[in-house]
Amino acid sequence: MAEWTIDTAVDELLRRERERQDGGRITDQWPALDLGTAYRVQDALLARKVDAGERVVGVKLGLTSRAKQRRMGVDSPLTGWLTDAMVLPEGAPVPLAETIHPRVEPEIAFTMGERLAGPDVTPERALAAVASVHAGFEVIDSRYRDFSFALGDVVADNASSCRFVVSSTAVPPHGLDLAAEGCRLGIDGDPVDQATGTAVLGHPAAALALAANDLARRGLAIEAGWTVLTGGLTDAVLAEPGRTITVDFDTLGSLSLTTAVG
Ligand code: 0L1
Ligand code: MG
Repeated sequence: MAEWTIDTAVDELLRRERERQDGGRITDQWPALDLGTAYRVQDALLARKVDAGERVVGVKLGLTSRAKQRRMGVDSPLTGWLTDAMVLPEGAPVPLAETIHPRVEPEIAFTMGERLAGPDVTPERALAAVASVHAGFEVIDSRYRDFSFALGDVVADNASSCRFVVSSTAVPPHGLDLAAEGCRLGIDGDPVDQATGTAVLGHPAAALALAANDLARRGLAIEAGWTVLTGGLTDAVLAEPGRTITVDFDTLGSLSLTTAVG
């Protein structure tokens, strides 16, 4: 790339997504891609998708667990956009033919009952704006080789967003202890990992508050009716062909996701 700008970064990330081709870190060639600039790339990328007919349906938190931050070499949580094109209906397989190197992670998802606008949103206020809580899976994919990126790269790449599933079982938030909510992840019937809601910044409502306060710095808010993916509870597992990935929550129910062979 002769010269990196917001527009050329968006062009390149959309090209990699369209052609299912990963590539090197943009920050290696454009060290000025700091956090503020990266969110401008992310918002410009979303604007291109909206121009092409996609609709914003929510936001996602990424890198909300310290373990995952350490592993990815990035030391802060981040946010990204969810659009209707990323929705996987319950029971639909991961569309491997449309992805590069997808991974799957279980998440606690919120459906918002009210608009939530920062700044100064507390976890308590955030949870009061939630209509229902759901078991979810996020399918992440990275437009960078081997998921290797710096913070600016991954923010520009819409936080590795790809697809997501939210269970139709809607649980009212009142009376739930989401920090203690446990989940068990399995592949083809074998247990592979487990976690509780504390993995997400101590409490999923803390992640929701963080998203609202982060968006407020960009003059944006979380809208009523949106889905919020609060962050991976366990490590993401590879969506290799022919797998059935399941998650069983204590009170939010179960969800399973298959990956088509081929
Ligand atoms: O794992 C990654 O690609 C980091 C980006 C955020 C993914 C997530 O936690 O949802
Ligand atoms: Mg995630």
